[in-house]
Amino acid sequence: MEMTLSTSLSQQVIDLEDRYGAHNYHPLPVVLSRGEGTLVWDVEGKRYFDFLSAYSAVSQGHCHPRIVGAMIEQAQRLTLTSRAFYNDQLGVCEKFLCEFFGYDKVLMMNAGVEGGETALKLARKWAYKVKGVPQNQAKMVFAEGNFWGRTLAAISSSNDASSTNDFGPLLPGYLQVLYNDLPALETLFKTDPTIAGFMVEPIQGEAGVVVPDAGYLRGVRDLCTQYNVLFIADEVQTGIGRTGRRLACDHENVKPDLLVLGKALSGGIMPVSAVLANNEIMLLLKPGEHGSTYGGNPLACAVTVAALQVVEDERLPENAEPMGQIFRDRMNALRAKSDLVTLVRGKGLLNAIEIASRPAFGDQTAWELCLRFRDNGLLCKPTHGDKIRFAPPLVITEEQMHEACDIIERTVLAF
Ligand code: IF1
Repeated sequence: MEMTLSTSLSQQVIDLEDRYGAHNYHPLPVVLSRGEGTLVWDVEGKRYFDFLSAYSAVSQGHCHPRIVGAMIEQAQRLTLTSRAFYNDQLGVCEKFLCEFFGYDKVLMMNAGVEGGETALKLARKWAYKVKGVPQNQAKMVFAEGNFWGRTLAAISSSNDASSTNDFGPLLPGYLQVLYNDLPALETLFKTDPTIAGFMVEPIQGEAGVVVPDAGYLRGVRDLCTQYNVLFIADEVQTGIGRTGRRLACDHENVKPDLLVLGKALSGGIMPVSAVLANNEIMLLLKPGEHGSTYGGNPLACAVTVAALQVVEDERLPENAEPMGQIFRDRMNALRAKSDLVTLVRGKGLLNAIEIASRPAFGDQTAWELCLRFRDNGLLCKPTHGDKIRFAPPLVITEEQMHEACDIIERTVLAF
C-alpha cells in the first residue's frame, strides 16, 4: 500500500506540472525532493546518482554546506540593492573573480544566456569604437552546433530547427562556421573585415559533448589575434573545473578576450553569470548602457565567492580529471562487451556515449535506456537523440564512480 500511495505522490506532482506549467520540457519521469553531494532522492525516498548535475551547474555537489551557509548568512543581512547604489559584497566578489581568472574587470549578470548577450554587446561596441567597423555592420561568428541559451539573440546563431522554428525574424549579422575547422575560420576572417568576434564553446555540450582536436583552441586564439577578432569563450558549461581544469581553455593555455561563465559559478544555488575582460574592452561600456535588476546582487556575490572557494579548496578540477578517466575507461571496456555503446568521448567529467538504435525503440533507444538507468538508481538524459551525456558533480569519489559505472554497465548489458 505504501508504494502505491507514494507512487501516486509522484504522479500527483507530475500532473500538477502538466496542468499548470508550460510544456516546454519533457522531463524524465522522476520527482526529486532532496539532494546532497552526488546524490538526489525522489519523493518515494529512492536514491539516485545525479549524472547530469543540472547540466553542469551543480558541480560542487547538491546543497554544498559551505555555499548554503554563505547564502543563509547573506540572506539574513542584505539580498538586493539594485545597482542604483553600492553594496558591500559586489566589489569583493569582482576582485575575487578577476584575480581567480586573471582579467582586469567583470560584469555580473544572472542567467548564462545573459552572459552571452553581454559579451556580444561588448564585442559589437568594440568593433565600432576600436576596430573601426562601420555602424550596424558588425558581424558575429558562431560554430555550427553551438548552444548558448534560449533568447532571440542566442537562437539566432543556432542551426537547430527546434531552436529557431516559429521564432523569426532572427537577429542579422551572424555568420556560421564548421566547429573544429581552423581553415574555414581563417577564410571567414580573411574575407570579412567587419567581424567583431567569434563566440565558441571549448567543448560543445548540447551538441553531444563534441571535443575539438588538440590545438583547435590555440588555433582560434592565434587566428583571432592575427585578424583582430575577439575570441569569446563560452565556458558556461565547460568552466569551473568541469573538464579537469579551472577552465577548458586552460588545457591549451589560451586566454580568450572575453570569458563567459555561468552555471557552477554559483554552485547550483541561484542563477549567476559573469563576463570577464580587460580594460580596453570592458571600459567601452558607459554608465546606463547595460545592466540588470539582479545583476551582481549581494546574495549572488556571497554565493559566488563561496562556490569558487569550494572549487579551489576541494581541488575539484584535480578530482574531475582522474574520475573522468575512470569513467571513460569503464565505458570503453563496456563498448567492447556491448554493441549498444558505439562511442565514448569527453574530457574531465563532461562525457557522453553514443547509443546504437535498437529496432524495438528506434530513435527512442537512448531515452528508453535512460529510463532503465533511472530504475537502477542513476539519472542522466539523452542529448540530440542518440547521445547520452554523463556529468556528475565534481565531488564524486572513486568508490561512487565505480558504483555508478556498475549501474551503467549492468543496465546496458541487460538492455
Ligand atoms: C535548458 C542545453 C546544456 C550552455 C552554454 C550558455 C548557456 C547554456 C554552453 C545558457 C545553457 C542549459 C540550458 C538548459 C539545458 C542546458 C543545456 F541542453 F540546453 F543545451 F547544458 F547543454 N552556454 N545550457 O550550455 O545558460 O541561460 O541556461 O543559464 O535550456 O534547458 P542559461
